[in-house]
This record gives sequence, structure tokens and C-alpha cells, in this order.
Amino acid sequence: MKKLSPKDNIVVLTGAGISAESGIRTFRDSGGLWENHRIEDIATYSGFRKNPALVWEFYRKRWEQSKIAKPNAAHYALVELEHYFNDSFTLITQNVDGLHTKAGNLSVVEMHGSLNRCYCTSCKHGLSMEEADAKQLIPLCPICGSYLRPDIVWFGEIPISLFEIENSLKKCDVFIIIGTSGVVYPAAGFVMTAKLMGAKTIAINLESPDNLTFLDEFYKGKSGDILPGLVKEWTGIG
Ligand code: BV8
Ligand code: ZN
Repeated sequence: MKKLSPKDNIVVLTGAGISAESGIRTFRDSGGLWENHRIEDIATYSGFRKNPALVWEFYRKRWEQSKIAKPNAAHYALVELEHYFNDSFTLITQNVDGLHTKAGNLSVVEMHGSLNRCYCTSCKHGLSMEEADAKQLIPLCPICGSYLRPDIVWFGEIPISLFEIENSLKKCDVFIIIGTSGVVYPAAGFVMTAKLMGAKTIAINLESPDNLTFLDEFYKGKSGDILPGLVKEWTGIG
């Protein structure tokens, strides 16, 4: 697609693939995160109730890793895109690694939560992982002493900011999906909504994602290689 107008409403959805080149493993590629654990045991509330220590160990490891991970060229390309489109730009991420914020994006919708935060299972008191004594096997709430849990949206739980997301999809002119397998809902359904609302739909992915039928343009390959060039084309900058 050629140069876009700065008045266009752009919505971007990213998945684990955009962070792969920053050394953060994706979920479903071979050696992905889930392979050592069944989803039910590790990313559901019932799994947490059954074995909170195991779930805390899984998320603590990923939090430690996310702290040292660096944004890659694809993250920085999205910062450029936000600068060009300003407040007609919405970045929704399924990732919990915080790399978009680290790269400099100002408004990021972390629809599946964040590794940097946790909250109390009883009084809902929220803390950063730094504030919580995250080294404890199962960190406890400083207010009421109950178990803390990672501020992550698990399977069967409702993603964050769905209302805001639906609104942005309704008025978007261009919907761009980067590095997601299009398996997990409701995120995987956003492209259908965008398409139905008349948006142009574009995807960048290492391999063909599940929702190819709804795509106007598909770029196969690494987002770190492809996105910077596309952003230059869309903005006419550089
Ligand atoms: C909900 C946080 C109700 C955890 C995640 C049956 C029973 C129960 C539920 C369901 C069911 N059937 C369907 C459901 C709904 C369920 C679901 O979709 N399940 C799937 C498995 C079928 N969804 C839910 O439960 C959601 N909640 O439905 O609530 C509701 C909803 C709305 C309104 C009212 C009620 C909650 C889902 C959230 C779960 N939490 N993450 C954590 O991170 O630890 S999901 C997790 O996997 C990620 O967050 C992400 O969202 C998701 C998908 O992963 P991807 O990001 O796509 O990563 P993946 O590895 O899959 O793919 C990476 C892609 O990148 C690959 O295609 C690869 O080729 C590509 N790639 C790799 N390298 C690169 C690259 N691309 C470009 N460049 C590269 N370098
Ligand atoms: Zn509490």
C-alpha cells in the first residue's frame, strides 16, 4: 500500500511474533512457552488456584526476561508510526512484555495485562512486581495478606479495554496485524470486525496466520525486517 494520509485512523494489533527478535519466545513456535506447560495448568485461574507456586515461577521467569529484553526494529517502527499519525493511532498488544512502552510508544492497550504488574486475589490491591516481594514463592498482599496474582488475562478471563478496542475498530481506516497466529479470541476476531467496518487490512507474519481470508495485504517474513520499510512507505518519511 502506498503513502497513507495522516488523517487516516490506524489500528495496530501485535502478538508474540513482534517480540521474537528481542529474544522473547513466542507461544506456539517450536520451543514456545506453552510446550513445557499445559495451557490449563499455567494460564487459567483454576491452574493458579491448583498450583500458585508453579504459576508464579512461570510468570516470574518471564518478568525477569522481559526486564532485560530490548525493543527491536519493528517496535521502533511503530513508534515512528505513532509520531506520524498522533492521536489517530491505536496500538493494541496481546503481549505482556512491555516492549512497546520501552520502545517509546505513548498509548499502548495491553489487552492481556502486563508482566510488570500483579494484584491481590482478595482486595484487588494493585502493585508493580518491584513493589511486591516477587522473590517469595507466592507473594502476599501487603494490605490483607492474601495471595497476589500476576496482572495477566488468563484463558476464560475477559481481556482488558474491550470497549475501547471495539470503538477503535469501528472507526479504523487501516488495520495492521503484526506477529500473531490468529488463534486466540477475541483478538483473532478483530480483523473480521475491521474488515466488516470497511478498513483496509494488512498483516506481517513469519508464516500465514489463521485469518488470511480477511487480509487485503500479507507480508511474509520477520517484522523486524519488513515493518521499517513499510512504515517509510506509509509515512513517506525516510
Ligand atoms: C475470553 C496472557 C470470554 C497469558 C493470553 C474453549 C474454552 C474456553 C475458552 C475458549 C474456548 N474456545 C475459545 C475460547 C476463548 C479463548 C481462546 O481463544 N482459546 C483459544 C486457545 C482457542 N480465549 C479466552 O479465553 C480469552 N477470554 O474469551 O473471555 C469473553 C471474551 C470477550 C467478552 C466476554 C467474554 C482470553 C485469552 C487471553 C489468554 N491470555 N496471554 C500470557 O501471556 O502468559 S493468550 C497468549 O496467546 C498471548 O497473549 C496471545 O494473545 C495469544 C496468541 O499468541 P500470539 O501472540 O499469536 O503468539 P503465537 O506464538 O501464537 O504466534 C506468534 C506468531 O508470530 C506466529 O504466527 C509466528 O509465525 C509469528 N512470528 C514468529 N516470529 C516472528 C513472527 N512474525 C513476525 N516476525 C517474527 N520475527
Ligand atoms: Zn489484599
